[in-house]
Amino acid sequence: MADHWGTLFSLEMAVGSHKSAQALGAPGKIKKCRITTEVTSKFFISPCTPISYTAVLRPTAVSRLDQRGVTLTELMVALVMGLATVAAVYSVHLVQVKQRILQEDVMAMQQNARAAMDLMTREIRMAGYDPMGVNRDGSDSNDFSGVAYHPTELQIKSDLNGNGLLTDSNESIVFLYDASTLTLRRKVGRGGRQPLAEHIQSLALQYFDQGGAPTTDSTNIRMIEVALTAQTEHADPQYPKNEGHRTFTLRSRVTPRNLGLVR
Ligand SMILES: [Ca+2]
Ligand SMILES: [Ca+2]
Repeated sequence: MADHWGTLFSLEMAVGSHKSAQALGAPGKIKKCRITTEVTSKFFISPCTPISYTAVLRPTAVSRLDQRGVTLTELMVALVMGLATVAAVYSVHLVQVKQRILQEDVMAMQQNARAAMDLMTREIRMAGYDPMGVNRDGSDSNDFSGVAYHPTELQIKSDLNGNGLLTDSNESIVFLYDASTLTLRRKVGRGGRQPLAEHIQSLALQYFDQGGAPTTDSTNIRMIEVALTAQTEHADPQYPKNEGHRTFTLRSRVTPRNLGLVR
């Protein structure tokens, strides 16, 4: 194969085409050939004996534009616009991520408070349950208060399995708030103070008598109001109150049916 490097040709068709091409100024007798194979900027031409040439395409309007390039100013403007677009998109993305985290945090806080309150109210409703009537049997030794007054702890007793004793499972319960760990705890019988709900800000208790007046006398308690305030686990720097923690308060009033029957 004879190579004629440096010989310039004008081809009247696009690179890669297989139509006839007019080779101008070609050496020898080659005038009209067909491009069969493209090898970078060189072409094998047939039906002649395969010869490789350096080809130069006749410039078109598009190719002239392509060759003009861009100025430094245009490049800088495009770069700045591109960066501005990326910054805007990233900023929107960040806002969306923060909102999603906040929503999840708030939902978790509400579910946390509701779950704790559900359990508390369910167990308060059973307070004073005394199917054996030990509070009415004339003996004071086995009497018990369904709800015993305590300013910060909720103390509940009920004879759930009806055997006249309060030593069985879940029959003597105390709910109490641990401010040092922001935890609502639940103590059963002589067991430990197990965590019931975390990220709790406060537990407030109020006791009312038959007439709806506040009372501190355990024997007169007929209704209990529980206010439970939970807070978000993560602080939001943009939230100005409570050191960035949003709060959620649940308030529930429960009138245990058995309290009126105790004595
Ligand atoms: Ca008794
Ligand atoms: Ca029992």
